[in-house]
Amino acid sequence: MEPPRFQLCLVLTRSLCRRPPEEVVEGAVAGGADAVQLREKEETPAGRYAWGRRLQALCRRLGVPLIVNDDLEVAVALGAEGLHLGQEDLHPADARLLLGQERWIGWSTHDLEQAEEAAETGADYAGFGPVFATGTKAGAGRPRGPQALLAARAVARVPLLAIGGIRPGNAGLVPRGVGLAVSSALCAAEDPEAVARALCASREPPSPHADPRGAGR
Ligand code: TZP
Ligand code: MG
Repeated sequence: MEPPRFQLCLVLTRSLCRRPPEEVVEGAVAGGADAVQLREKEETPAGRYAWGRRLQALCRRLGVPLIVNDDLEVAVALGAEGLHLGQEDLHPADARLLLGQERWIGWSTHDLEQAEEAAETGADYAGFGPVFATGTKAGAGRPRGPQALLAARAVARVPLLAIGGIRPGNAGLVPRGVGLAVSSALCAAEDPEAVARALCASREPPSPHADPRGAGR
C-alpha cells in the first residue's frame, strides 16, 4: 500500500469535544481534515468498538480513512484503514503480522533516532512530537519544537505527522511536507470547520497576493 500523506488528521477523543463528536468530524472534514484517528484511552475495548462502528460509518460516508489508536483488536474487528501505535504499544513489526499489508500502521516517535527507525519497523507513517506544549497527553514530555521536526523530516523515510499543541496560531511553524495531527484545537472548537480550514491554510504556500502581515492566529 502507498504510504498515507495526510494533510490533517483529526485525533478524536469524545470527552474533549465541545460539540457532538459527529459534528466535530463533519466540520473538520469539511474544513480539510483527510483522516480521523479514534483515540479513546479511557474506554473499554467493547466501548471503543461500539463507538468505532458508528465513527467508521460516518468516516465512510465522508470518504476519509479511520485510524484506530492503540487497539489492534478493535482495528482488526472494524476493518479500519489503519492502526496507530506508541512506543509502549505492540511493536509495528509484530502488529503487522496480525494486521497484514493492506492496513496502515502509524508509529509515534519523539526523537531523531526513533524517526529514523520508523521505516525499519515497517510503519507506513510516523507521528513526531510533542512539537508544542500539550495538556492532552499526560507525560508527553517537553515540547520538541519545530527545529527538531525539521531534523526529523530529514532522517525519516516515511511520511511524518506533527503532533502536540498544534493550533492555527502555530501550525505555520510546522515545516512543509509534514502533516498535522490535531486533537484539542479541533475537538474543543466551537467551529471545528473554521479551525480545520485555518490549519490547512497553514500548509499552503503563501499566495503572492496575501497580506504580508498574515491573517488570524
Ligand atoms: N502524542 C503526542 S502529543 C499528543 C499525542 C497523542 C496529544 C495531541 O493533542 P493536542 O490536543 O493536539 O495537543
Ligand atoms: Mg498508544
